[in-house]
This record gives sequence, structure tokens and C-alpha cells, in this order.
Amino acid sequence: MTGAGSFRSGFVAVVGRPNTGKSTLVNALVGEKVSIVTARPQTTRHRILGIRSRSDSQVVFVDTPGLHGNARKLINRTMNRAAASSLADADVVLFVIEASGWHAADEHVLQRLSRVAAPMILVVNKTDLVRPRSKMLPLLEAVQARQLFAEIVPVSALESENLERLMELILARLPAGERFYPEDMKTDRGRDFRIGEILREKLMAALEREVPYGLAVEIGAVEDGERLASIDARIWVAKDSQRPIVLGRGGERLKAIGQAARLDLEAFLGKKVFLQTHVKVRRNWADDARALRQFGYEDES
Ligand SMILES: Nc1nc2c(ncn2[C@@H]2O[C@H](COP(=O)(O)OP(=O)(O)OP(=O)(O)O)[C@@H](O)[C@H]2O)c(=O)[nH]1
Ligand SMILES: [Mg+2]
Repeated sequence: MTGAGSFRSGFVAVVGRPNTGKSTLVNALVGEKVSIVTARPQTTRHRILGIRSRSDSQVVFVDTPGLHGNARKLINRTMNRAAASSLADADVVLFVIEASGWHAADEHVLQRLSRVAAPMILVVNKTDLVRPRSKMLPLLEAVQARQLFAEIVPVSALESENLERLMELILARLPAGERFYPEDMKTDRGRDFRIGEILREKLMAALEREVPYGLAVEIGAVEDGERLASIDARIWVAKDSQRPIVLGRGGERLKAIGQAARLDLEAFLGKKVFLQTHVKVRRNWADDARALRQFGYEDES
């Protein structure tokens, strides 16, 4: 045990272009899946807290939507704003890139970070994909030469490699302070939000091309009994043509997606789940402020 007064706490914003592994990293650091992950870019659509509590510290990670330059639709602008707004209150910023190399889109993110006062740690993720490791050296040297980062830390979020080192470097930069949240709280997001996200994860993973980006999930009634939870979910698509794609021939695709979601939901809720889904069309909802509010994509900044 550490003595009173040495407790550290703070907010750590996790930012980067889409798909670099921000949510995977937050989940690994928190030790629980608080944010969904898919192989597709633009999976995360909200600011989501992941809280890591220890006897001498509490670190509040802020997972964010991937920052992207070409934000034409309202939802994309809302996502970018949610990500950018996390920077203002951050004690530390983790800028997550991929070990395979520096992209133009990373440069875009860096521009958005130009006015950030908090120390920035560059997290070079997915090191497990680069073999031999010496292949990373040119990237590490190039980012070092820019002298923008308090630290540069290669990690594999997927394989939990070098995350302890990353935690040490974060903790060293957090101020002394009290807990912000109860010790057993892992996220700020409630049950129904997490249920919707679990279903959206399975939908995004199963669907292709533009369909994943036309999806929104709205959770209706949840009857949470002692041994069975009964969940009613609406799946919204952005075009008439997307509805039959989600359903699949004879409804087979949606059935498989529902089954995958049900397994995760049963693990999450710790009981049997009866999941009912309805696919509905709301044309062009991603550019419709009212629809965004209805689906929970309110402006969070
Ligand atoms: N090989 C490898 N894959 C990883 C690693 N970290 C994340 N991934 C994969 O990269 C993909 C994207 O991961 P996410 O955690 O959803 O990435 P993100 O940055 O949160 O993406 P957005 O929310 O879309 O911005 C998924 O397929 C992950 O499994 C890693 O360390 N190694
Ligand atoms: Mg994410």
C-alpha cells in the first residue's frame, strides 16, 4: 500500500486515425472489453471511458472515434468533434499509429494535435505484424527526429506486449489526485448502450462495403429477468437496398449475426438472452440531425 497523498489520477485521451487499434488498446489496459472492435475503420462512434483502478491510481482512458479528414456526412463530423473534444481535458494524450508505417492520415491527426498542451505519447501499435523488428527502426527514427513526443512506445495491444511499460510512462505523467469514479466502475456507458454496441459489432463485422457505415442500432425494451433477458433491438439502415443485404437470403444472414450477438450478450449479462431484431430503413440518417439524436449520436462536445 502507498501512503495517503500519493494517489494519482487523470484522463488519458486515446486518439489516432481510424483502425490503428485504439479500442483494442483501451480494452487491454482496462482489462475488460468496454469498447467494440472490428477489422473495419470507423468502428467507434462515441467517446467511451475505460477506467483502470488500482490501489494507488485511477486512470480514465478516453477511447475516441478515429479522426479522419474527409468527413462529409454529419455523423462523421460529429465523430471527429467527439474525438477532438477529448483533448481539452486530457492530462496525457496517446496518439496511436501502426508500426507498419506513417500515413498521410496520421499527419492529419498530428495537425489536429498541434495545440494540445498535455504531453503526447506516441504509441506505435501492432508491432506483432512487423518482422523482423528491425524493420520498424526507420519509422521510430523518423518520429523521434520530429521531437514532438514525450515518449515513443512500440506495443502490441492485441498481444499485450509492452503495455506495462506504457502504463508506467502514463502514470509518471499523471497529477496527484483523487479517484473520479468508484473503484469497481470500468466504463461510463450503461447497459443498453453496451448491448447496442455488441450487436453493432457483429453487424459491422458481417457486412461489407458501405453497409456497415449505414447501420445504427437502437435498443428498445429490455426485460432483464433473473435468468433471462429479453431484448428488442432495431437495426437501422440508410437505404432501402441495404435492408435485404442485412437480412440475407431467407433471413439467414441476420439470423447468424443475431446468434453471434446473443452469445456475447449472454456472457455480458451473465444470463440467457432472447434477442429480437427488426431491420428498418431511415433514409440518409447519417446526415440527419434528428435521426442522429434518436440513435444516440448527439453532439458530445
Ligand atoms: N495484429 C494486430 N492487430 C491489432 C492490434 N491492435 C488492434 N488490432 C486490430 O486492428 C483492427 C482495428 O482495431 P480497433 O481497436 O477497432 O481500432 P480503432 O483504432 O479503435 O478503430 P476505430 O474505432 O475504427 O477508429 C482490429 O481488427 C484489431 O483486431 C495489434 O496490436 N496487433
Ligand atoms: Mg475504436
